[in-house]
Amino acid sequence: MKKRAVVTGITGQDGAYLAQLLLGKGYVVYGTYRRTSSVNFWRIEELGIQDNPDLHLVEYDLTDLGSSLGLIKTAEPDEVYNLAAQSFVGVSFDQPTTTAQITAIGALHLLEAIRLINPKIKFYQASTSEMFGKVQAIPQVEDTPFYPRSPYGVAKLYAHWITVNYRESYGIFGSSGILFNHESPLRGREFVTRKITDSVAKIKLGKLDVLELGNLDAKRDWGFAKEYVEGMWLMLQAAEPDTFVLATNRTETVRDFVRMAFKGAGIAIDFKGSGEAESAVDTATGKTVMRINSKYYRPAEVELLIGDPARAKAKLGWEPKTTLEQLCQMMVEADLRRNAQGFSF
Ligand code: NDP
Ligand code: GDR
Repeated sequence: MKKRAVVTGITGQDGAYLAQLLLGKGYVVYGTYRRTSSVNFWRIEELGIQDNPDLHLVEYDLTDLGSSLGLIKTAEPDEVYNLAAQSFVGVSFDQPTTTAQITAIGALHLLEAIRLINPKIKFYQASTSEMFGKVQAIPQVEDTPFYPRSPYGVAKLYAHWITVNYRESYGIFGSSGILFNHESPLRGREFVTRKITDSVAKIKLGKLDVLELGNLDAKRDWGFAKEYVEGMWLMLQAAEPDTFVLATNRTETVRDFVRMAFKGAGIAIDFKGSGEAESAVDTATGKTVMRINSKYYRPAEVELLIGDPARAKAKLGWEPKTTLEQLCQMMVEADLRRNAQGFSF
């Protein structure tokens, strides 16, 4: 009998990579997408898994309890990976209620469906380093106190604790992965790394003059998404449910990533000025290729994230392999290729 898995949010970065991984391991996968006027499956198409006979695409909305009950009844899964969320921190300040309904209460809907229909189903919750927010220790580990700094971080904290609570109250195998930022060529263009690599590609090809960004001083621990979804799977294969940090234990500023991406496209830049007057010029042409636009600043910022994945290494045998330089180069090359072909999602 093939194992069966539900992956909520298959239209997102992690959902696509995880579905690919599970199909490769012989699972039957129920991947969920939302009804919209124009559903976009570009990621699963880019991975070439859209026509796999073991992949079932199911219309689903996390905010609807009935939809969660229906999903669990129909799919009869062994494992549920809850990756769906309103996942953009910036938007969560403008849409805090929607963010809470999707990102916090949505996880509860799935746990309730599991509790009511089959409490033996294993559950993975996509928790986040944003829960550490205004960090209380360096590096951050599973037991570092949380201090979220955005409506998104607060909503994720609820989902994290309700997972722990259902584990302790009902014996549900619920594991929570506290994942630090992970990126890839499939990353959404609103997130800073992909925004940078896509814009750098457009600048290189003469399709854009200037990249506009917000806070360049923010430091992030960036890893490769394809490796992080393996960690999710490993968490549900462990003997006991638990909470695990997945991270690289290296942190760099957004400014560093900008420099790396331009270099990856063969453009040397110099930064000048500071604060909102900071910019970067192409040293070969003298043209300004990056400037600050204050609209990209957030009402509250997470200044520094760096995680220690020692528990995941010891208990799951998981560790990151791809360096930030390799990851950035992979993203720049994918965006150069897409933009040269005249499209970019
Ligand atoms: P994406 O934003 O790429 O994907 C989010 C997915 O959630 C999309 O498929 C989206 O569908 C779906 N979704 C949003 N709202 C709903 C809803 N109401 N009902 C059903 N589905 C919905 O995120 P990532 O793939 O990057 O991240 C996956 C998960 O991991 C998220 O929960 C995120 O918060 C979390 N996370 C991500 C990290 C990262 O660095 N990438 C780090 C730590 C945690 P649609 O396409 O229709 O919008
Ligand atoms: P983050 O990722 O908020 O860490 O959340 P994002 O890439 O959006 O921001 C990273 C940092 O870059 C700064 N920044 C900008 N960010 C964006 N998006 N656009 C800009 O123009 C810009 N300029 C500077 C931000 O202020 C921030 O400090 C991601 C998401 O995937 C979450 O779902 C996930 O939980 C966390 O990572 C871990």
